[in-house]
Amino acid sequence: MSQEKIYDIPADFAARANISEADYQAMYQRSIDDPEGFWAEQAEKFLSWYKPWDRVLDWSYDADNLYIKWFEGGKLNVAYNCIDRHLEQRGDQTAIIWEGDDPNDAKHITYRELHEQVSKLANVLKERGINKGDRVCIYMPMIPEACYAMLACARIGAVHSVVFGGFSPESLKDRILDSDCRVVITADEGVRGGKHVPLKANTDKALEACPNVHTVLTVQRTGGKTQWHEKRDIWYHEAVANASADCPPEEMDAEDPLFILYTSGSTGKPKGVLHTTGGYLLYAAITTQYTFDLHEGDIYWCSADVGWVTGHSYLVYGPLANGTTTLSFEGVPTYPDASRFWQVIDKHKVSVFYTAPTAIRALMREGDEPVKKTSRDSLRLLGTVGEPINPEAWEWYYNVVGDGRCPIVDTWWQTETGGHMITPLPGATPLKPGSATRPFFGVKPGIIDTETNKLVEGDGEATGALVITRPWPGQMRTVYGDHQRFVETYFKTYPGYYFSGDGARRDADGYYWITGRMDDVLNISGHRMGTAEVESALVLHEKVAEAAVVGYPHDIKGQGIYAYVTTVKGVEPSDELKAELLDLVRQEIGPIAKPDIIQWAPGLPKTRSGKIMRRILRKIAENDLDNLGDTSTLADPAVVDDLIENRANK
Ligand code: 6R9
Repeated sequence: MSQEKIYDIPADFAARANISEADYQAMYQRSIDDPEGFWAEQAEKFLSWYKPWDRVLDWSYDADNLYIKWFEGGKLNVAYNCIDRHLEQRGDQTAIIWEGDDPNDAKHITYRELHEQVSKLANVLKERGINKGDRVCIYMPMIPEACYAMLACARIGAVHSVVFGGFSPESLKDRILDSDCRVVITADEGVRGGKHVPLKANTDKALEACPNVHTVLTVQRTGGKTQWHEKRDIWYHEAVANASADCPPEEMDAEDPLFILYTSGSTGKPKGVLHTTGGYLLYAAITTQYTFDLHEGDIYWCSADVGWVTGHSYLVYGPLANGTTTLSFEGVPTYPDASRFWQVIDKHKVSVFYTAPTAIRALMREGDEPVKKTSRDSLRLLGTVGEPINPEAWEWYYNVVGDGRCPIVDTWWQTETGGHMITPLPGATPLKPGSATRPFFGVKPGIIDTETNKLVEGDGEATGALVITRPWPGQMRTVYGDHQRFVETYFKTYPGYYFSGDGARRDADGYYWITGRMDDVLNISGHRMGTAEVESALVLHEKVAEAAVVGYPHDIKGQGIYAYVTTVKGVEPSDELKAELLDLVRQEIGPIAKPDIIQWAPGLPKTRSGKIMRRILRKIAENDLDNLGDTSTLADPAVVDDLIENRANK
């Protein structure tokens, strides 16, 4: 198992890396043997505190009394750590490079300007009655104001909930209501790939059902037409123009909430993952530093949207806590053409680039020429996140994009983990394409044998369910407003451990290979989507009796969405109905959730107790008919023949 191709650390990279292989081994061992000592030292090294903590860690993974607390009693402010403390040394250094959708649009924002913008916006929020602990929804395109908004909340102790700009009014409404946000910060329109996205109109629609929202702050991005609600709506630029730039940061407890971010699970509506102040920021900061082997002068670009956790930890909080220059890109990889990413890298002399396998696969399809016509000689490190990267895409990224010079960090982590959990440290870890390699400091992964439901002892080869056996500072603390759901989702399957939902294999070298989700969570282009969410949207249609959704392998997206739909009695399936269903899913969730394939199913395979046998539906969708398994326990085995006969993926 350990004879996969190995890529050693390039000598020149190793020579200037922050830590070596031996350092990794020693630091890792220390972090496991003496976690409290290790994390106390890191908390002092990476963050500035108003007051030290009373206790480094207090925890219990016992389902009847589950809690996780890091650095309790310690006081700090996230915006202070990301901005103010850098001003003396880095006031004139660029904090954020903004690259617009249009290649002629770019802006450099220094740490001093960031300080001013964030302080002013923080004062605007205060004037509108937002206090420590209140929730603010951020529904924005990728413009600098999205970063200002997050940091302004952090500055005054308000809890932000960023909702991805691609989500529908319906999804936005659910999220605003669940966390009872009182303010929404948005823009008139977003711009992506030359197209306009009506964010303010979507917000207006969502707010029809959200009576508690008293303020909508709107950035004028395009000047597109918007409806205006006097009293409730204010223009961002007007409010900020009149605000004071003096806003002392609020002293927060390490365990005070910092943000809520909604993510999909296998059942029900998306969960509000809650992260707190001290542990999260420390974990974002330390992982950014070591995983990306940051050096003075780096220009660092994470292509993720702030609507996802990657945008939180590795576009905003981690890089800024380290005083790095972080690049925020408004557009898409293929606009104006498939060379855009590489042109941006040349234009801004990007040294570290972090993106998703789905983007790499899509660009790989365009051939080498769009890459080769750019220089990319500023690059020294590449990264990926969001889903397993297939070795072909890895090799292309390494050889064509990185010219065989740049190590690739394949980082495995989740919204729930706050930061990287299993990842190479580029100066310390020989690489194997397709493996996320080894655990980060303080992370103790385990593999559960799914036959015995027991943890495989030792660090040898094993395959099964991936768990983490003890807390790390970036761990989510609860599901907002539903602690029981937190316990049920992550700590009931394998009592005493955090269950990630992913399967994994550990090889003889102790390297981890993530095999993907073991539950009903889909990973579409690196975006998480619950099968239940898509099914609920489909069955809203009056002509639909039942729907079952599964994933199937998709060349570009990693996974595609395959929906089996049963119409109500007397309704004939039609292309019009198909189009209506796609539209419905777009309206209910957003374009990313639209099924790639809809197959009409006169019946679904069910057990006699009425449970849909998804395993069979998955096999049909994958066109893997030899492995359908036992169908004899089905209430009506004949339905399977029809589904096979009419399958879309022959
Ligand atoms: C950061 C992020 C989490 C799920 C996770 C897993 C998949 C993420 C991966 C990976 C293999 C990697 N995933 N990174 N699988 N290799 N390097 O993506 O968070 O949106 O919560 O998704 O994504 O299945 O469980 P999130």
